[in-house]
Amino acid sequence: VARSFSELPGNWRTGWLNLFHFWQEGGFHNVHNIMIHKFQKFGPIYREKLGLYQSVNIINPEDAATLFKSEGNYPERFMVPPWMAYRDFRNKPYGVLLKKGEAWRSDRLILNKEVLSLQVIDCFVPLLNEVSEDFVKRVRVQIEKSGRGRWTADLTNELFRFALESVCNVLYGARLGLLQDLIDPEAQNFIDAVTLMFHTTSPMLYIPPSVLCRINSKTWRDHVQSWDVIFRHADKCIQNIYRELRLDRKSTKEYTGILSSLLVQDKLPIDDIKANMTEMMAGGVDTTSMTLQWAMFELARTPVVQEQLRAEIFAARQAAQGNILKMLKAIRLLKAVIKETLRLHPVAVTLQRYTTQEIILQDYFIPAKTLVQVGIYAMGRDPKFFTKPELFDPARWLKMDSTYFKGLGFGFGPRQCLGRRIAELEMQLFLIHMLENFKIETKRGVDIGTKFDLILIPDKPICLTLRAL
Ligand code: HEM
Ligand code: 2DC
Repeated sequence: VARSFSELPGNWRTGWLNLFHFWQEGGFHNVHNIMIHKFQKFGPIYREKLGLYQSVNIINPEDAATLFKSEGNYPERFMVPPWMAYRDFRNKPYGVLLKKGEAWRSDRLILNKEVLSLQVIDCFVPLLNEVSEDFVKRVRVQIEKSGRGRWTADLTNELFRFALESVCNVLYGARLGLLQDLIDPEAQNFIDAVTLMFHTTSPMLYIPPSVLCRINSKTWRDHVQSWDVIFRHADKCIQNIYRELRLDRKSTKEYTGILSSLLVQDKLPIDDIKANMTEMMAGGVDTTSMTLQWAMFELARTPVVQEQLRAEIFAARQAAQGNILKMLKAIRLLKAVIKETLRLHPVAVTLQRYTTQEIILQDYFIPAKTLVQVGIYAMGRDPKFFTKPELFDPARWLKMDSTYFKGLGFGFGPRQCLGRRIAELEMQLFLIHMLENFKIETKRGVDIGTKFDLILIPDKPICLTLRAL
């Protein structure tokens, strides 16, 4: 018979002391390494308490499977307290990110049809493809300016602009012009606000929402201001499309983006449409851009893989005779490159679910309503699950005996990432065009670590060189 919940290893009896130690160890930017350390110390399952929040942490793919198989129809993850506090404070509606129960499920089913289903994703390809092509043009201009056949830079902000331009083209069916030299300052403010919003979330992660507004700290004020900018700018974008749609009402057969589809369908109330458009706009900037930055960095450090990938892309282009939809079906290694990038550099340090019933993990009883976290960052770097985990070896995904519950970068099941298909296509198309046009290089021996800023990001700027092929 399994052991009891109170027998779980871990220092879970002293919540406030833990929070203090955590803070002392610079834990707010180091959550991912602290987790690896705890799995080493306690084994594949441990219980912990930070402030008021208790959780059970697991690392084993089989245990992740047990957790997700019992998640039911209304899966719930950890609700980021400052994000809830902001919406309650300003009286803003929740989108799927923060909704629960039937309210979450009905919105999510409507959104899935327009954002995730196989029927619509083909419509995204031309919209995302043109943005990637424009990014290549922009790089070419920079290379010409340099007069040396190459461009060396920290691409962070360039990629933020690319990512926002991409996601907005599928959301609104309209270009924002972010790949030109001079861009709308409000768009840049939006980009900066999203980064600041993530950055100010991590120090407030373990403080309950009700306490947050009262303390009125600098972090909280910056957080509120960032969300204010995010909501205001998203609202402006939505209004623009809304007005256009009512003005010309030309029902051409052409696909005009997710917002138009949602408005024409008329199944979601306008406030819910707005809340979800705002979440998707904000969710579409730092996630894909950081992943692409990591992918280019890893490809630059492993030129052999870069050449193999380029060869696959050229072959796919030839075989598909330029038909991009066909091409996307013949790029197995590229898909593996993205999986491998997310293994080493996941956006989310953990996936979490509240258990809906009692389950058994590693032979311990876990009661219903317990927050269980799957440490996907730790899993991705553990030699028990990936041989030579430190190697960037995308082909491992094509060779492994089983990838069962190992590729979890976008989460799992009905609550997985809503933007997954957009993100995947956007990143695939970006890498296709970049590899067809440039060689990606980086200085040897520069080690880049990881920083937890709510999402995981590089701990210092990554400098890349793009050389015209
Ligand atoms: C949720 C990862 C890009 C919007 C999530 C989750 C993960 C994730 C791990 C939690 C899933 C779970 O609990 O099972 C990523 C990664 C991305 C990415 C790795 C890119 C590399 C995007 C984009 C958008 C987006 C581009 C917007 C279009 C969302 C939303 C949720 C979510 C709205 C909450 C869904 C819900 O609760 O129903 N994402 N994401 N993400 N993501 Fe993403
Ligand atoms: C952060 O302990 C660490 O995709 C916490 O696009 C647990 C946790 C809960 C939810 C996770 C979050 C972590 C990281 C960022 C995620 C978020 C769910 C969605 C969000 C993974 C792991 C993200 C980046 C969304 C953000 C959309 C938002 C800007 C409107």
